[in-house]
Amino acid sequence: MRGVAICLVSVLSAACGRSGFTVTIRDRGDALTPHGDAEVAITPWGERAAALDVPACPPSDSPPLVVNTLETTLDGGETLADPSQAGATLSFIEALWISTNRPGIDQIFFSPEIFPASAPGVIVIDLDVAFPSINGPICIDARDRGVVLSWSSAFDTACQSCVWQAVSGSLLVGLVLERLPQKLRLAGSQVAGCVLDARYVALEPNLGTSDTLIGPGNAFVGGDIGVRLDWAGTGQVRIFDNDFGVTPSGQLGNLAQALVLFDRVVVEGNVFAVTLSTIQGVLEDGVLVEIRNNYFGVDRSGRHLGTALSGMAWVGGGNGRWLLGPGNVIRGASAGVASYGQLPGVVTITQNSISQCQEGIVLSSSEGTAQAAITSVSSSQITGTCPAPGVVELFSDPGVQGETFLGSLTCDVTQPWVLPVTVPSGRNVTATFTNSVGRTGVFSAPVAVP
Ligand SMILES: [Ca+2]
Repeated sequence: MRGVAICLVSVLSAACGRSGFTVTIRDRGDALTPHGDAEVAITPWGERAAALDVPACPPSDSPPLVVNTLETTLDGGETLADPSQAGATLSFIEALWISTNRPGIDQIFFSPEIFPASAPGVIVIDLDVAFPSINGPICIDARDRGVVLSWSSAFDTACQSCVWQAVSGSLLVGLVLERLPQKLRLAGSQVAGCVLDARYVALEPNLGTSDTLIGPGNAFVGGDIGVRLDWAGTGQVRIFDNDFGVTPSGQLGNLAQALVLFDRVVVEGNVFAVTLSTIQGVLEDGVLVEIRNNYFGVDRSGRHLGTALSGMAWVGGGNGRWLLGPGNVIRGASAGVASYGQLPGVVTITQNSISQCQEGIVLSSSEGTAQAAITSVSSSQITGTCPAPGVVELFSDPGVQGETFLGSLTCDVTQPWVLPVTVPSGRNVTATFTNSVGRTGVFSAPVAVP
């Protein structure tokens, strides 16, 4: 049951109108989503979306389409090309078809009377709704509105035609997508400030010729996978400033995996709290994935979220390169970074904050795992040796991992390295070693600061 229905029978509660709407993320009873049902509050989502740094809809040669009904009628049929043919009210479905059937980009907005941010309007999408196969750009803007697209529970299996596409130049912002039954395909488009409760995969960037931006401010709260990236196309793909498996207010959803990656992408500024594995993928030769300044198992204020089974985990067949760092904060995972990949892929782990995990770094391959050794720690410097030419990074930690990055040095096997640094007494110092190929090993044995 949706929270809005609860509110309708609780109209005497003044607070209900403000707390408004919740999405119920159903536990499917499998191993992927073990949290039980999760009630995720999303109001006032439209106001939050309006505060994000997201561009306005691109200009259009046609007047804006303003949806002013919760119905999903299609007056005028699938050739509908003008609002005058759509009857007394303009449904969301009619707006999509008009956009498809007339040239140029269209702007779709929502009436504030039907879709106030404080009490979102719910459009229930049932089996009789036909989505157009959209070939041109479209802007769907629900900022400062409350717009929930709720796919009927009648969709028990993934459906190829019950979600529209967002092709090059498109922008989607401020929508709540509940029980999304099929991945929303993005090509050279932006999705920002949306709530995504998917059954399987929420978003799939695919073959964009211009940049694809996922963020800022999306919350992926349910499903098997948040973003699956098969082909980046010729544009840049950025996944930034989103929340995976958790809302911005810290409510846990029920998302199994955040990212499954097969092509180049930059991932930064996101919060991850998922139930299975956070990031995985296989990278072809020459493909670089950059993952930096994210939060794993912890929110942006440092509060532990306590659910991430893995900080970062991936399978790394192929010859591609993972650059993990700088600036990722990883807490409370079974493994801060876990690589199950096969050589010759390269995993570089640099300048992160990994602490309070069951294990810090776990690597499946023995190559690249040679460790630097810390030979002495004083109040003013750390000295040690490297097993080969490369880079040593030093950390301090309350345990045996690397909470605080202290500094790095290039090093060689022939002579000791010395890092002048002051570390508080009682902390431990650890090191990682990255070889000349770029592979980073596990944390060295810790040495206590006297
Ligand atoms: Ca109509």
